[in-house]
Amino acid sequence: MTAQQDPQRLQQLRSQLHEHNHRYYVLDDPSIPDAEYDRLFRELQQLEEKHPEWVTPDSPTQRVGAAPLSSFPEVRHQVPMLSLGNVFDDASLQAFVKRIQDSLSDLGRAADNPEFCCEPKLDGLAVSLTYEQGILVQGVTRGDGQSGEGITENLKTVRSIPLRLQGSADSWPDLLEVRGEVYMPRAAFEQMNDRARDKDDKVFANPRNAAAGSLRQLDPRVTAKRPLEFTAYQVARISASHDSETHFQAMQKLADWGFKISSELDVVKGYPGLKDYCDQLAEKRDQLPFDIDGAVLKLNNLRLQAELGFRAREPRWATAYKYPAQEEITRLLDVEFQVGRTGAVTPVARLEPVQVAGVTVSNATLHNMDEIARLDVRIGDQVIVRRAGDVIPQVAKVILTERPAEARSIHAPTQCPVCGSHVERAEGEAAYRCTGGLYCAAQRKEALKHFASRKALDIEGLGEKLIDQLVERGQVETPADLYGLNIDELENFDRMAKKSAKNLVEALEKSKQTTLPRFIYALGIREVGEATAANLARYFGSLDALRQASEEQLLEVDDVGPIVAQHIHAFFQEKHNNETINKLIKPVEKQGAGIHWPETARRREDLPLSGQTWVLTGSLESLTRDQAKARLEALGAKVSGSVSKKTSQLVAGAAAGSKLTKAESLGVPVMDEQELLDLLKKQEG
Ligand code: 5U1
Repeated sequence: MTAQQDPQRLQQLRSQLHEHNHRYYVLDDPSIPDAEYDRLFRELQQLEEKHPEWVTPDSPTQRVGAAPLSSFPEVRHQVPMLSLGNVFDDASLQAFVKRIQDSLSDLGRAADNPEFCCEPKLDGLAVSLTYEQGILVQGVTRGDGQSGEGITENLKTVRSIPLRLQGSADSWPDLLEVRGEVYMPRAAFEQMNDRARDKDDKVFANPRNAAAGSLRQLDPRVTAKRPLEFTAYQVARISASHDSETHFQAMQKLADWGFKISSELDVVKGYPGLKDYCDQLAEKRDQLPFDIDGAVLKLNNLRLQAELGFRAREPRWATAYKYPAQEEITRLLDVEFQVGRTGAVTPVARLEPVQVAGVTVSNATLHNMDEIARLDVRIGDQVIVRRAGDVIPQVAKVILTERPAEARSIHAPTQCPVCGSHVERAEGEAAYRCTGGLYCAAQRKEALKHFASRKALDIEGLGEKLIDQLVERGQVETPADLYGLNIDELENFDRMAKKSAKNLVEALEKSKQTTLPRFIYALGIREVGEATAANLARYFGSLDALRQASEEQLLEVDDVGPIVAQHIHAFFQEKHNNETINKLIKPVEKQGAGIHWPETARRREDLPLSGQTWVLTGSLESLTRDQAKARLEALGAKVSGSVSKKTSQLVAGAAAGSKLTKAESLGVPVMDEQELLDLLKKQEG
């Protein structure tokens, strides 16, 4: 592009990016893929780097966050940011409407059935945005209502705040001051907290605190990373020629200029309309993607609003109908540990029952032991519980100042509360887990489904529904019990005709002849998938060798890292699992299930390299010396550190030195890395 074309392209890119930004963040209706947006954005960034003098504060590139500040300037509000009166029940709502009707009558205005514009009261932070000639020039917090903090650079990073108004410049007012709420949608809040927990970063108690904390950052680049949104709810100042007749119309204008306005905005009449609106919004509250603490009800006609005016710093023409709080204080009575389907042992708070947002809460999640440590919570503490949307109630905070002397610390169990098996915590994992995967009642259904699945023992006809019934009726506790089922018993189950019962018994019989990799996979050891099971079978050759393996030996196997080694070792250490395995592999005549497989790694002397002594020298590229050693040993070779005339084979990697010279002088056969790999591949099958 020539330098002459640059200005046009710059303007074009800015317009396109403003439009796409609006579609994505305000309308929730993107029209191009993210990658295309990123491409346009990069192109604009490059042009601006080439011509820094062309960068303007409203450029879409200016959202990434400006340089940190040392403090926020105090800014006086031209129009005070007042608070709202509250009503908590229908009687006071009725009284609010009556007061308005009386005032309207006193003013000689029509007072029957006044029109109200209603919307949700978002639980975030009120801010005020000033636009001059369509460009955002200032953003201020509410503060004490008379003056707040200038947080313009932080607010510019909020994608749903237009940096310049949408539409053609001749539709813009010279001056516009818009007020609204900055908030964090619930899902984004949960995700942000989950990530923070993983990284041991600061976790916020609720989306409101998260939004406040994010806006209060002196470094706008931090704010830019937080998933904040803005919804406009009031025009505080506007150039005279742009006046609207009603609040609703003013909101539509804001939408045309690119602001997000509430999707729940509605105009209703009189007390019956308001009551309906508040009831319906309360019903919807849990499904909304953000926290609300009530409904805001405003007399729709702006001239009448002005005539009614204010009383004690609150508008006479508006109020907030408050819903029950989403956070309440209660006491932590106990912590119990629940075992999930996959063995995760999760702490659950037992609480003194408390009403939260209209529901009695007596249990709340505590996530894991790290969360307990982070909250510094003890049994007996007063805690703040939060219930919002469909999310399980959570312990959001502990009131440390109220801690009773007898408060007790919480410890993770060492034994599974369901089956008594040992509980382990793999390095680097937050969750504690029951190791009795094959035996534990909490994991029973999952274990059986996995055991019967196609890549495991492939028991045709043993589907999820039947497993559920078998477990629920107490007929099957471990996979070994499956092999005791007979046709008569099976016939009693739903949708089980004699024929299908017979087929299932046959399928069970057939599954007894399997392979070692399948059997290892079927055990459902954590993080042991098909490939790892095959590697384990190949390396150890027999189930017994695998059962006895130490963590160090397990680490020698391809694909097995410290965590997997720990899981495998813990699994075979658990007595209950071994009892089940023994029942599975014991011959039928000894009352076992009789599962068997061809002995692949037979006796050691039958292994392909048995009796041979190998030496490795030089550096190998595609595997470590230890891996090569382990694989050769699995094939029966003895791997020695020095060359002698008894050496069967020398493997010489790059920069091999004296061992290679010695082998050559002794006539010991030498192969390179590629030949070793070929041999391993061939022999390991
Ligand atoms: N949605 C909404 N929230 N809210 C808060 N509208 C609204 N209006 C307010 C406030 C304080 O005040 C105006 C009525 C002035």
